[in-house]
Amino acid sequence: MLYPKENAARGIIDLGGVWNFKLGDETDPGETCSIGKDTEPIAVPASYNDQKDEPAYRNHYGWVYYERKVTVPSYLKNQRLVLRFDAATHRAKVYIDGVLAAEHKGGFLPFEIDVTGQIEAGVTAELVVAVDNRVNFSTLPIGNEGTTPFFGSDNPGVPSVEAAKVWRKPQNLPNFDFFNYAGLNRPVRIYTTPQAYIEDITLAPDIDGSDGIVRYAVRTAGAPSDREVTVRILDAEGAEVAAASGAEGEITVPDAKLWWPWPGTPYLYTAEVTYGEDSYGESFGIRTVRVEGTSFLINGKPFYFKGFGKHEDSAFRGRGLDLCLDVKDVNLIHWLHANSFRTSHYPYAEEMYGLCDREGIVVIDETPAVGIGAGEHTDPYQTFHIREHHEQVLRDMIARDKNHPCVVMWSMGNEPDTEHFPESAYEYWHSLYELTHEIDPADRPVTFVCCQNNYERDLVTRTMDVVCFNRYYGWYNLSGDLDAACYGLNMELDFWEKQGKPVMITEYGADAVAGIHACVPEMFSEEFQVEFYRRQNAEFDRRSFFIGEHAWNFADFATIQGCMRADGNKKGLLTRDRRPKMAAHYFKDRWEKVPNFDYK
Ligand code: E8X
Repeated sequence: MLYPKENAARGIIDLGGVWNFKLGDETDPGETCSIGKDTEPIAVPASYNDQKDEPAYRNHYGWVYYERKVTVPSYLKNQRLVLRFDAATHRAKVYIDGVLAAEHKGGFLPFEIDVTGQIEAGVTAELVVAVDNRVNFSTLPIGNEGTTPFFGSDNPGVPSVEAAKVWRKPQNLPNFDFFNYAGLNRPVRIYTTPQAYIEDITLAPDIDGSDGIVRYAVRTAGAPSDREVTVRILDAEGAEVAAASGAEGEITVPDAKLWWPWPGTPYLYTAEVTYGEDSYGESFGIRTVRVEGTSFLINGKPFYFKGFGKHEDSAFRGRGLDLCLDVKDVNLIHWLHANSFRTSHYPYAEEMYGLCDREGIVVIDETPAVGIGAGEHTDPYQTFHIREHHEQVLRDMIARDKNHPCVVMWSMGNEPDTEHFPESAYEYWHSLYELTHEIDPADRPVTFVCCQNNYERDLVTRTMDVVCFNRYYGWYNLSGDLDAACYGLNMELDFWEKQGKPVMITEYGADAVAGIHACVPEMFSEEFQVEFYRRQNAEFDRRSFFIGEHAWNFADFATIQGCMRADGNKKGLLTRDRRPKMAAHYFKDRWEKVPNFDYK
């Protein structure tokens, strides 16, 4: 799916701004919808939860309604008009002049509606978007149904939903550790194309000696055109370095400049595609990614991941797109001498991948499949109705992100239950693993992230291309005892060594409340957070198969209320407003000395 771009053939009408807003309830808005007069102002794009300090906003449960008028200029009357939502979290119903035009499930990937003829150029239309924030056993991320929330819960499996409905007012019970921010979190636009248009472009790069080999495919649609597809490859200065015609083929780029992670040069080319009156320039990089033995190779060299899990999370906007914060975060990633992050726990806004392409930051791209577990008595793979939606999310994520050189691996999900029903888990995840390899035209490595579990009972993690595990020895277990923590960690590393796979830790960390200090490091102090990492990194450094360290988390972030959350999750290396804790300085110093390649 192409990101909206303006050029000689295409235009954009940005629908961001202050819309009219109204809170709804659980009642489905149905086939027709209008929201009447008594509305309130709301900013788009942004989550609605923190835009007004009221429990009804913060803890809303069910539908909300956004409304604005839309007028497409008359001079666009011969163009194709497409209404695109970059994300509506978690489910949307779109109404044009009161009539249902489309609906979409999933809160972190784009969807679009061809509104040519439904919205007439020169005529003002009413746009209403109903957005549902509920999470449950059939959404990704997963919400508990009728039981206690994630942390501190004694969650007796899946209690009767009826009983819970009697004694508890309906509310979201996220089975995940981030605040359930919702709404029109990313841009809403109308973009225009000619009637005969380029629907999608796929670019799969390879390297042959000093040349780049780019396999390409261009999907066209709409009115017929007698002019065939042309593809020109432009270098960073805009000069043509190669060209081809036809809807698909292979283009050789002589003496190609490769895409390298920062501080190497992340060189970007543009594939300038034309078809009929349409044209589109798709940025891409020439680089290869491959797992070989226990190494993760980028351009044939063994890469070491230095970075973190992040969140899209900030004050006021919630999970809403904040380009200023994204630019600041990318600069902080450079400041830390980090080279990568995981999009925990959902695909991020497209703008962030574009930034990472140009800044040479490596990305593990993750779906919103988090919270797949319901305790030791309930097989989530038999109880949750998510498989079809999970597959659609994988398809949509890869369709959106497939051309980004920064994306080097797909994570199918985070911390599912893989120990209580190991065979059921294997059946679920292995079929998705095979599908993901099949969908990705560049066939990148595929993984998922396993939780602090019984790794000997877990049959899935060891079958991934890269073993990605989250561990909190010394925090959630063996709390405060870093000697015992290192002992337990080494027991587990001995196990993984036998699997013959590259292994990286995708989460480890300790809550540290900025400003709490202790000469003798104790939990929640900044000194303990540093000591936690210093001790465990020393153990990782002794293991040749160990290919990466992602701290949890880049920055403090908002979560649901819980007895272990003091104003959110404090495991950030930085505070929520991006001030460095001691651990940030520790990693900055460490990572400046750890090279991107050949570290082990
Ligand atoms: C944590 C992290 C959470 O923020 C992240 O979204 C997923 C969690 C640790 C799970 N992983 O709690 O800070 C470890 C559970 C062990 C019982």
